Amino acid sequence: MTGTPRWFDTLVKDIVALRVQGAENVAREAVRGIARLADERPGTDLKKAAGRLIATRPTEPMMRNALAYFLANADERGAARVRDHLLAQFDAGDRLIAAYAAGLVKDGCYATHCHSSTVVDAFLEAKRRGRGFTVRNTETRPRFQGRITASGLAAAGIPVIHAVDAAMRTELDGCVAVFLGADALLRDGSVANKIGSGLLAELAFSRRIPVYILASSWKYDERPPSGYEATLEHRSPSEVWPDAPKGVSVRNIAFEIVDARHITAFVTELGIREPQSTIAEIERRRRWRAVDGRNA
Ligand code: RUB
Repeated sequence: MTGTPRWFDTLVKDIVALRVQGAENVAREAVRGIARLADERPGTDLKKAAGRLIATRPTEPMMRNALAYFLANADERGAARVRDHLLAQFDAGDRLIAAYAAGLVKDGCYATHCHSSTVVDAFLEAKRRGRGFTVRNTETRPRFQGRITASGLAAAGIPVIHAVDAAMRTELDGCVAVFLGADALLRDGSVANKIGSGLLAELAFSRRIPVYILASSWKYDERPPSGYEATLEHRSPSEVWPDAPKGVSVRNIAFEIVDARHITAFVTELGIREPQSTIAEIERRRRWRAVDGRNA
């Protein structure tokens, strides 16, 4: 049989269309997909299939690192085993990040932007610990992923105020900290996250409000930050204005860089540490390069 099965093509389309969104969800689905392909279609060119997944969102290093790890280990250890190992690693990391971040949450108001499953998990854990906090959340134009955050928090009984992106400065009033997710942890200690994140962090920094980036260390991007920036995702202008009049050029950049100077700490499964020291630790470990899994 040639080509990839229909379900794989659907997965690729779902990632492009943001039906699967957020760095970690994308990485998890990519790992499940490649493992299923290896299992159902022995002899498939897995490297090529992984390349198709990576091309859906080239600025998602967690997916890239996880697929690289999978390809390096699947032959010897078996696809299902490597998949389960990776997913278990992610689960364990998520639990640690949620626990560390929940420890930072006191009674008060916290600002976030877009939808990071890692940030939502941290707030849910803080709620389980009985903290009486509230959240201010911005909607994230043009695709409104912030609504996923607001709905998830409200369903768990966490008071949340949802506002338009342009209200960021006003909504930050009275907040005690900013929690943001990340798509990529860059080598200079800056991070990439949904557009608007850099603005929120800069505003918070100017008011001495701490900014925490909650992210798995699997999001480390080994390219130089300038190389990452050069490939920032430009999405379809029609997401912003489907019938824009002639002469109007609509720009729709999905991510932006959060400057390391505006970040108080990274909260990863390695603990709560300053950006540069987290990056140094990740570079020391280089986990996705391990070919025998012992270092993962
Ligand atoms: C989502 C986004 C999230 C990060 C982290 O953007 O920027 O903050 O991906 O998410 P998009 P998580 O909706 O365009 O994918 O913590 O779930 O990995």
